[in-house]
Amino acid sequence: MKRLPAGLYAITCENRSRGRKNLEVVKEMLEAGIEVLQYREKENKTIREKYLECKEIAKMTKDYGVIFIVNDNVDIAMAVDADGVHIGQDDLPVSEVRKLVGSDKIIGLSTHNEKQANMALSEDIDYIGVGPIFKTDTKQTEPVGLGYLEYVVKNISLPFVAIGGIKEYNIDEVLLRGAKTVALVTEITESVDIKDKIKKLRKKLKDFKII
Ligand code: TZP
Ligand code: MG
Repeated sequence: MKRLPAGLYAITCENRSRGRKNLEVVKEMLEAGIEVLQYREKENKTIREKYLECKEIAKMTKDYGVIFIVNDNVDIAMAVDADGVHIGQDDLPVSEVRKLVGSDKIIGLSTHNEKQANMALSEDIDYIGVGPIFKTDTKQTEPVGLGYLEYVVKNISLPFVAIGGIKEYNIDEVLLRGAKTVALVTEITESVDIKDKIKKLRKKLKDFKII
């Protein structure tokens, strides 16, 4: 049974990657050192295109010993033998996803408020997403703020990943409050120098003795 590791949780977003392809971006991320990679592609790609990318990414992440999570598509996650899948509140119920993926796969569930976090306690999941903490234009959800993160740290006994609007300049805010796994999309994918950005983010996590 794999667990959510502490550290950097990087997420793909091809149309926010300065014209670079997902595979190119993922290679940079892996070479720079991340703990988790999530394939998230909301653009107009066919299932076949997503599958082919994920197939390649699954090989790459295995080589680097990085956990690979597929967003939304349980079928693709299974087809490429990813480590897990990340689902949202409007996706299939967790119990159904668990039946499909089996007990060895990681299931992550997005949560945006205290009620959802408490409901998650009785679900067969491995971690929750907590966010969007800050304002973000990567997802159409209003920010929940640091208050919700504080609530989760204090009251919810589940591994979690802080997400949403997290940048090099504000990551301290979430680390100070106890986040151990931090997810970033555009701060990494939109960087001119992805490796340098990851190096700087890793330094922050090291300063907080998280990695
Ligand atoms: N879930 C909550 S916020 C978010 C997701 C997928 C997007 C975060 O993107 P960014 O660019 O790190 O703000
Ligand atoms: Mg989703």
